[in-house]
Amino acid sequence: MKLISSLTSPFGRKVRIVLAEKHIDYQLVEDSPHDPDNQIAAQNPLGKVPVLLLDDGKPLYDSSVIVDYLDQISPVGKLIPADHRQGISVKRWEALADGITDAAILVVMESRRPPAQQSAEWSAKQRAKVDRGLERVAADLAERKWCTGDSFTLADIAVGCMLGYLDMRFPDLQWTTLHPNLAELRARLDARPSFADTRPPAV
Ligand SMILES: N[C@@H](CCC(=O)N[C@@H](CS)C(=O)NCC(=O)O)C(=O)O
Repeated sequence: MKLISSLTSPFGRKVRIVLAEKHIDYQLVEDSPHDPDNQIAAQNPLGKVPVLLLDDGKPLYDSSVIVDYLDQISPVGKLIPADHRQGISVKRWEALADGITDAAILVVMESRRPPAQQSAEWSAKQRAKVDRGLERVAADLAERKWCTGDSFTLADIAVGCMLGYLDMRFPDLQWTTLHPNLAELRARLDARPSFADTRPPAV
């Protein structure tokens, strides 16, 4: 299998962490949607990373589909509980964390447009999603060790990648002060080799 992703993509990182936690071998093919010569659209018409290329050449996207696939093909380190209710709960956490990341990415993209074309209203709307989302994640985590149940799951991976993206792109956000329980979760996650080995490069 080959994984097409950039090293800074939080969604690509989510997949790389799942691959590491499940001890699945793969080859990383680095490509970035921001590189004008990128080859991503040949595999994903949406032009987004990550894309997982299966051994028969079929491309899988998006990250949520890829991690479902990976969790099914190997019983090692199950990350999405087989029980339907518990599994859906994990996917709801993933959707919330990914949605926060999507909104944060839109804020970054807007800030890279020519100043005259930027909309402060649009950015504020996306930023409000980030703030509300973080409040919900922190409230739902409460004093627990992991996001769902009493073990590490895909929910924790998605939340960890979202927090890692905020650290990379919004160093002034101070979410650790606002939500100390998320800072504790982040510390637990950062101690795992899968997180340490996929930390985004300094930008
Ligand atoms: N829902 C997608 C989101 C993927 C995504 O937005 N990736 C970004 C990089 S982090 C991208 O490729 N952006 C390029 C674009 O939107 O054109 C997933 O979970 O894989």
